[in-house]
Amino acid sequence: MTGNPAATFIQARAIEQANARLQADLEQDYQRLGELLTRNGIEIDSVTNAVAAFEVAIPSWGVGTGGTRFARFPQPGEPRSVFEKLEDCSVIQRLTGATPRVSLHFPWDQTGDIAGLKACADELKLGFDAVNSNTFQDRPGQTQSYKFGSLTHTDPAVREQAIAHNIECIKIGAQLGSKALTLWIGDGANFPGQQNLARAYERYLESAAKIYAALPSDWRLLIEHKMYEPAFYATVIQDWGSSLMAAQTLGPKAFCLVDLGHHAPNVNIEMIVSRLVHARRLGGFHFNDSKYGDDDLDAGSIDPYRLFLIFNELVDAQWRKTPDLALAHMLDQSHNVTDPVESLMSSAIELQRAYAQSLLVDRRTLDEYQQDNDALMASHTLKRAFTTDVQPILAMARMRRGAAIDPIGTYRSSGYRAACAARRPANLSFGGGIV
Ligand code: RM4
Ligand code: MN
Ligand code: MN
Repeated sequence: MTGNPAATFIQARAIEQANARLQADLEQDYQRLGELLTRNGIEIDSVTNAVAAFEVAIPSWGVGTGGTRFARFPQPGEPRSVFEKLEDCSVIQRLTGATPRVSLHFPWDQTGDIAGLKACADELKLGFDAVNSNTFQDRPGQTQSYKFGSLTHTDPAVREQAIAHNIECIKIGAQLGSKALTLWIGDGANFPGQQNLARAYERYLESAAKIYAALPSDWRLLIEHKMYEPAFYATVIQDWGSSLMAAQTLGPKAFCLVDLGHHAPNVNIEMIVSRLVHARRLGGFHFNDSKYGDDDLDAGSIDPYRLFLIFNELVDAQWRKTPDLALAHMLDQSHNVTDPVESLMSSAIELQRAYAQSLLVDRRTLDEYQQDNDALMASHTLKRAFTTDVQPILAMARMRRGAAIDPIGTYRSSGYRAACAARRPANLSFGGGIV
C-alpha cells in the first residue's frame, strides 16, 4: 500500500533478513527442546503447530497510549484515526503472526467511511473481531446523558438511546465481517440506596433482550462483567453470576466474557473459567494483568502462573472434548509507559507461552495423581509444564508463519515509530487519562 508505513517499514524481506541472523541458534535450541519433550512422550511439532494456530484480537484502543485519571503522557507517532490504528495493528500481525483481527470500539473508532475501512483492512490483511459498544461516556451532541446509567437507566428514553447505539454497532460490525458484540456497561451506583438493585438488573435484561433480538443469526453476544469502576458501590453486571444468569435468560447466542482485571483481588479466575465451561457459556476473554484492580497491565507481566492456570483449564476442556468451545480471545490493555506496539506484541506472545506450557501438561499422569489424592505430585505435574522454557517453540511457530523470531528487536530496528512520528503530528489535547 503506497504511503502505508507498515508496508514500507515492516516488509517480509526485512523480517527474513532479521530471522536469517537468528535461525541457526533457534534450530539448535528447538532440537534440544524437542529431544527433552520426546523423552516425556510429547512431539514438539504438534505443540508448535497448535501455538502457530493460536490467535488473539488486538483492541483498536490499545495501540494509542493510555493513561490514568491523573495524566496521560502521549508518545510520538500515535495513531489519530481508526485507519492509522489499523496500520499499527498490521505491524503487530506482521511481526508476531498471532493477531490477524482487530476489535473495534464505537464511537471511538467512528468513521463516515465504513466501506473504506473494510478496504483498508483487506489491503492490510486484517479482519475484524467482536465490536465493542460504548454507553459509559456521553458523546458531543447526544440527546440523553449516561451520567446515571445507560441500558439500566430509570428513564426509558436513555435506555432506548443505549439500545439503539448497540444495534448500530451490530450493523457496522456486520458490514465489516465481525461476528460478535461485546457488551460492557458502566451502570451502577455510588451510594447504597441510590439504585434499586433488583429493578436495575431487570431493566438490564429487558434492554439486553432488545439488543439480542437484533443479532444476525451467526452472531454472538458477549456479556462482560466488572466488579467496580466507574460505579464504586454497586455495578449492575458486577460478577460472573450476573453475566451467566443474563446469558441464560437471553438465549443460546449469549455468552460470558471474562476480562482478567474485572474481579476482586485474589479471586480464583481459573475456577470461574471452569464453571463457565461447564455451563457452556464461556464466550471469550479480555486478556491483561493486574495487581490491585482493573489495572490493564500487559498480559503475563504480573502473574504468569495465573495466566497459565487459565489456559490449563481451556486445554483441559479441549482434552475432555467439551463441545462447542469457540472462544473469542482479545487483549484489553492500557499502555501508559511503553510503546503500545511493543506491549501488544509481547502480550500476544505471553498468551502463546501460557498456551504452549498448558499443552505440555501430562494430563493422564495428572489425572492419576488427582484420583490418588496425591496433592504434591499433582501440583508438581502442573509446575513441571509451567517451568519448561518454551521460547524455542514460540519463535519457531512465528518463523514458520513468516513472522519474526525476535519481534521487538526487529520492530526497534525498523524505524517504524520514528516514521510515524514524522507523519502523524501530535494531537495536543489537554484531555483525560484513561483511554
Ligand atoms: C472497561 C472494560 C471494557 C473496555 C473499556 C474501555 O473496563 O474492560 O472491555 O471496553 O474498559
Ligand atoms: Mn474489557
Ligand atoms: Mn476493564
